[in-house]
Amino acid sequence: SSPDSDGPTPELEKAGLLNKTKIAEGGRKLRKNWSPSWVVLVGNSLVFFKDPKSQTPSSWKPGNSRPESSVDLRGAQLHWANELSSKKNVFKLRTVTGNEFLLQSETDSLIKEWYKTIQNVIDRLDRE
Ligand code: I3P
Repeated sequence: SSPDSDGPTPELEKAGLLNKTKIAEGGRKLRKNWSPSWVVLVGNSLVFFKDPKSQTPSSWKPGNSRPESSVDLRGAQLHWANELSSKKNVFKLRTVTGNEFLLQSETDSLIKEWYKTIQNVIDRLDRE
């Protein structure tokens, strides 16, 4: 395919380490399994990578950094969800396909920045 076939390279909005658990798949409830995740917000997607710090130095190479999963933010819904966890600073992201994720950080300022940035992307997509 031509270099331009996917359009312009999407803008990297944000990247960082958050705690993550998926709690529903297609509307079906899942058992929680919290783990650290390297989260990248790029273009219209939130992309999850395994925590690089949890890997051995030899297994972590930039070329090996295949995403674990990714979430399309178009039509997604974001809510603070401290009632859904014993942890603090938790928000829930629900996709149009009924996948639900909780994301969490111990650092108040950090989780607020993530919330604001993801909500801005969702709002931008709603206006398109
Ligand atoms: C779950 C685990 C989760 C916890 C969840 C527990 O137990 O302790 O960390 O969620 O609580 O059920 P298990 O490991 O046996 O599956 P939080 O840390 O978010 O509170 P929950 O069932 O009340 O959601």
